[in-house]
Amino acid sequence: MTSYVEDLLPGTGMRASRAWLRSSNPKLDLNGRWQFRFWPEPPTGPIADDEDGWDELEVPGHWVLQGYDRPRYTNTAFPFPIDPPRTPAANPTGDHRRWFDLPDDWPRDGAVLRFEGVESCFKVWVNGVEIGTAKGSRLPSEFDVGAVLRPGRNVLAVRVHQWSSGSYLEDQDMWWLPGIFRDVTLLARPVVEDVFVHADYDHLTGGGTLRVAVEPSSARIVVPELGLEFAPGETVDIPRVEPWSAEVPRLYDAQVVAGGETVDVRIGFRTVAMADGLLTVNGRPLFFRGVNRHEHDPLRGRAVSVEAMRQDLALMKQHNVNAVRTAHYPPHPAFLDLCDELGLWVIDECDIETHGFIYTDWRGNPADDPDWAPMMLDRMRRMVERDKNHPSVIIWSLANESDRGRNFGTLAAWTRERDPGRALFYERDRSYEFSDFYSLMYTPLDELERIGTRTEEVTVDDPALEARRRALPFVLAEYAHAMGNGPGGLADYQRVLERYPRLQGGFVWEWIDHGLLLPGVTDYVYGGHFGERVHGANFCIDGLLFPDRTPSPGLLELKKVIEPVRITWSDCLVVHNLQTFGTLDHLEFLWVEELDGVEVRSGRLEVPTVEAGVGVEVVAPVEAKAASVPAGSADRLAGSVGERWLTVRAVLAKDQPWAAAGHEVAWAQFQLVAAASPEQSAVPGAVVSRGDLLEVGGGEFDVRTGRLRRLFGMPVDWPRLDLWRAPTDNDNGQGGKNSATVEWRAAGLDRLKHRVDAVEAGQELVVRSRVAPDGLGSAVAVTYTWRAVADGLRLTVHVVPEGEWQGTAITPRCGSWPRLGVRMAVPAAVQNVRWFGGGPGEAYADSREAARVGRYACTVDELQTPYVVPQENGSRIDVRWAELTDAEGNGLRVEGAPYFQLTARRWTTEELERARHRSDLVPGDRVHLNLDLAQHGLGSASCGPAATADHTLEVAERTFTLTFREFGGQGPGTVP
Ligand code: IPT
Repeated sequence: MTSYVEDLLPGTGMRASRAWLRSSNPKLDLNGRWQFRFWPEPPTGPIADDEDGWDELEVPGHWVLQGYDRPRYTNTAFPFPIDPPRTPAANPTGDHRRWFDLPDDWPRDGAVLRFEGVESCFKVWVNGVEIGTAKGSRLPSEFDVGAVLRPGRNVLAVRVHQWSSGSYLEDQDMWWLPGIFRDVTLLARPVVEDVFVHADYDHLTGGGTLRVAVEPSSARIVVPELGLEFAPGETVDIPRVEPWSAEVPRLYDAQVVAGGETVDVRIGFRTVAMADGLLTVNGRPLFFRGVNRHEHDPLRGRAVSVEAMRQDLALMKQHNVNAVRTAHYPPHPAFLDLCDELGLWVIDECDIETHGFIYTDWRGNPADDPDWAPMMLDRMRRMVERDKNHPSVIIWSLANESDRGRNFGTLAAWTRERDPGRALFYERDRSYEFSDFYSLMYTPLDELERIGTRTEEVTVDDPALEARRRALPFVLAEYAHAMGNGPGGLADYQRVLERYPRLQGGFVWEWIDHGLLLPGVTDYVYGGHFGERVHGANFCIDGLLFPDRTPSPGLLELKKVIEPVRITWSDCLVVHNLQTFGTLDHLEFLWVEELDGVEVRSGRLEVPTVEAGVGVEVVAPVEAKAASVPAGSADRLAGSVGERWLTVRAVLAKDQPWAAAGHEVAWAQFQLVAAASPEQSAVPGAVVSRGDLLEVGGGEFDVRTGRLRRLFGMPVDWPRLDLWRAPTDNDNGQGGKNSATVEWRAAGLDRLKHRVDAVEAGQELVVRSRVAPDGLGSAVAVTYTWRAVADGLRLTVHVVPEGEWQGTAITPRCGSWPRLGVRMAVPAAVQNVRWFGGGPGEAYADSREAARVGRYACTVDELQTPYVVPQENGSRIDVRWAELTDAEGNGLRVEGAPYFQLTARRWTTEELERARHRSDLVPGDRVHLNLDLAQHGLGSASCGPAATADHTLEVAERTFTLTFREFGGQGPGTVP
């Protein structure tokens, strides 16, 4: 194998790393259609100069997404034998070639060829002359090519190898996607080689200090808005300046001028410091409401467009996210420009992860082998040099998941020297020697509490290091694994994170599902699609966005939980500003009062200026906030019988670059008058027997089985007890660990059998049943009591667990059930749903902050959340009543006492459970309803803690009631 692929050099012939600069110099965009030739193994000899046998490929792009070979997804495993620095013989290689014309007016004094990112190793030729080689996939590389360029036509050839020694440093949990996946540009040789802006802000004086290092030092720096012109290296004091922050991203345009070249830079004044054990910016401790972001596009992989980057950032801002960790490599440089502009705190992470060495017990880990230090340092240097002028970047991260290693000492020492103006981060070295933060991933709440109070266990033997670590602030590098339906528990995390100053927030794992759309495949592809042996299955489908960037319910929940404005009402109505710097003057506060979900009055709240960190009392638009109202007395209190709610919303007062005026930032709801729950008296009249049927209150039952056959003339099936749900990724746990599904299956919940023991007809119909799995002694005794009520039929379900329902690892106190409710089928003609309750989206016990009480309407199909891997979804909580109707508006109304949880879908739970892709779900001839008293929480056990005790649905004796009424005229599918 060619030595440059396997040696430990970062590259050959590369120019020194420098900042990403916007220059007035001529440049040539070399993106577009390139010639391409694929080799399953690296060919010998240079790229051929023949004319025939070339295909075409889009650059930037990955050949595995354009019809050659295939993408591979692994979480931690290297998809080749671990034998560093050797690569497999089958090292897929792509020869890329393109012709370009040098413009006539191209300056004669040289040129630089720049690659923003090539995975994972390449060699470049210009006009047949070998120029150099490079590794470091998510990092730029530049080569001097002036000497070999000729006027007119030139040819550029690039051979890219998928695997290299560098791959051992690039074991991030993501698709392996070889290719020239970021821009290629030819630049006129720069006069301004490098710029390093140091722009500090003194929060005590309100002044700024500006120093700009430039190569060459003969350059001039101009900041027109501040009336400044000065020389490189000079320190300029500015008596008053507006600081940069993620909340108020104030940038000043500046130019660096030398020898006819002008470089535009944007300056943000801010000072990053570690003070009193906390990370501060401009004198104030920060709090991260963060996400981990991979670069992903379902069609283009990591060749993301600037539009997609902007969309990511706009979505983050719209969902109250204020920080991003660039997991786990430096992003496209344009992304950081946008972070400066739109306002986000950034942890910029180096392109280093050696996670796969867990399979050798970390034997041979490059991070701890000095031979690898140059290659690792090169990566750190290329990141820091490229990104050093972004005010948004406040923390450099040395790597992800690479265990402890001496080389991190080298990286940290160099970085501290080169850029003392930023903090350093590395999570996986338990001594935290090279980090300014203590950090963990997926930490359970009790441990987080201990960390908050600095009472956590000792993690380092060396007492000095341990004392240093204990004094550090804490950041959750990753938490709330957003795989499939979830994460649950965001609100619980937020409560703990906000309680202790040492906890400076966290970063949800992760931003977007990495599902890929491949030619000829209708569904999103994840690991295992190609029958490969080593893969990470759907562990990459764990984002807050679906692959097409549609927000998932998890993101809506996050938005609510991390809202930077909190509106509370205990004694009085208070607006709290949870931001660090800005006031709330950019918001306006609207209120609406609703009776049973219908607007009665609305208006605007007068809110004075609220400084950051402060809560201000405001005058409530309504008299009183009543607690709960005794049943039947609401009418006297409010002159009506309904529920009264006040909703207060904080919305943008004017357009922002990331959202239009009116965009909702925060909200709160207060119940003014609780619902009256009038005693529903049963109507007199016994169960009537007619042949094989028993009739009561509009229901027709099978005399033998007690099974409901028709309801108000509509053919239905059951309802009967249901304890099962199609397991979520979080139910399944990680690799069977922490798996509620395993425990539920062990308890036989997925194979319950129903036996009817008695059907007793009198004033009411009582059906006694025993529900139990084969092979076990545990059971649930269920009594269904049906009674006619005015205009309807009431069902009371009484559930008594019998036999052995043991505590389990996940629910030690007792067993748990995924759900407790009834399931029934109605005709497929049922297609519309209206309800009064929690909405508009799905909600679960530990993911329900985003659900607000109101009236909602949608179709049965719209009730579904299209998780990439189908699983339990779509449940609406706190439903007071729901109307399920056909196209004509006829159907069924179901009422809770007071609430139930509603799920309606065109397939059964079993079909949902079997499905591996969206397209596996095929509508059947029924709509299946689950009317639940409750469901078990979601948790985030797919990589983290399971649902907590508070959100556990315990095995216990329970009773719940539902009332069915005819809605509209005739029920759907009614047989006259
Ligand atoms: C953690 C990784 O850092 C991240 O890349 C991703 O794999 C995530 O887990 C799970 O999706 S590592 C894990 C051992 C906590």
